[in-house]
Amino acid sequence: TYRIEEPLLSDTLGLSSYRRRASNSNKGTFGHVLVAAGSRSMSGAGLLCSKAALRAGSGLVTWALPESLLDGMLGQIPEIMMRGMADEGRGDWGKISTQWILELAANKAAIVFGPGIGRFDNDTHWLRDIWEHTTCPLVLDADALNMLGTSIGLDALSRRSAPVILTPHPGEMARLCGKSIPEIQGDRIETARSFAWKFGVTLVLKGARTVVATPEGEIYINRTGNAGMATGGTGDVLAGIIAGLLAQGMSATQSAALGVYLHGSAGDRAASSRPYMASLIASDIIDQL
Ligand code: NPW
Ligand code: AMP
Ligand code: MG
Repeated sequence: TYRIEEPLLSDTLGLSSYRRRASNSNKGTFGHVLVAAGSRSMSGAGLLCSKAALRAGSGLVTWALPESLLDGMLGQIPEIMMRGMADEGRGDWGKISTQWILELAANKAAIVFGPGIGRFDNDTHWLRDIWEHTTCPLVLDADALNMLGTSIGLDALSRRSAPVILTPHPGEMARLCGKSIPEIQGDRIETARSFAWKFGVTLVLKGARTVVATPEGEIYINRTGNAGMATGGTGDVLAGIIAGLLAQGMSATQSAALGVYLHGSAGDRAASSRPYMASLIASDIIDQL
């Protein structure tokens, strides 16, 4: 099934119910997202991801980051809770115990892992521990995708009972599949469809006309978004939006497809609010959500 119509998107994916909130709801109604993201040279990825999860409507967001970055980040987003993880002053994830994340994951409605964590020695146990010891929906982006094959292995993906959403750009997808970027781009729909079907995940193949593929073999092609979004940090924003929707109880398909759609629509508003789309930056997308 190839679905591209906006009315279909809103009807099928619950855009109308997303717009409404019960008048007696509270922040606990809308779920708590754990963002595990950011390192010394890429703390912004964690900031953008966390803020996007909140703007997507998640009731609460906790951002787990290397402890030595905490002082610099405090106050950047007052609405977000931050938990510094003891890192021996390094600012990366290399010496952090996975126990931190496992404790923080206990009461969370969704986890997003990967934006801006970089590559570090012995990184594979991170994903394995999160995989084995958490039970909520999981969004894997950026560096988490790069460690997938060497940690849990692609064949393990289908064995998780809670939903898994992978959000690769074509470069990350090429690494996941062991193919070249032109090969991926040459057949985006079939690449996404066959991966999602084979490994039982929801796959978001990013880029112009992002393709969302479900484990059941359905395909959604997004029409929103623009080339102004080809700028650093926009993918980190998308990962946060999708986790924010998951936390509110949407299905993996709804969260991925609606998240991609809203991310692109906000990007279109951001681009049209400036004379040239070239000046769009990732924060503008969050502001337009
Ligand atoms: P090229 O250059 O066109 O040949 P990487 P990354 C390709 C963090 N960030 N269509 C591209 O190919 C992220 O979260 C932090 C085609 C290139 O080969 C990650 O943790 C920021 N090709 C980390 O940086 C802001 C495409 O992919 C390769 C494509 C590294 O992530 C920035 C680059 O991919 C960033 O988000 C497309 N549409 N898109 C922060 N402020 O903290 C990408 N490629 O090597 O995985 O690097 O995506 O920058
Ligand atoms: P990342 O490369 O992880 O930062 O993700 C980039 C984000 O921007 C993805 O959501 C892409 O779909 C989006 N994006 C990048 N380039 C374009 C484009 N030319 N048209 C529409 N969306 C784009
Ligand atoms: Mg990215």
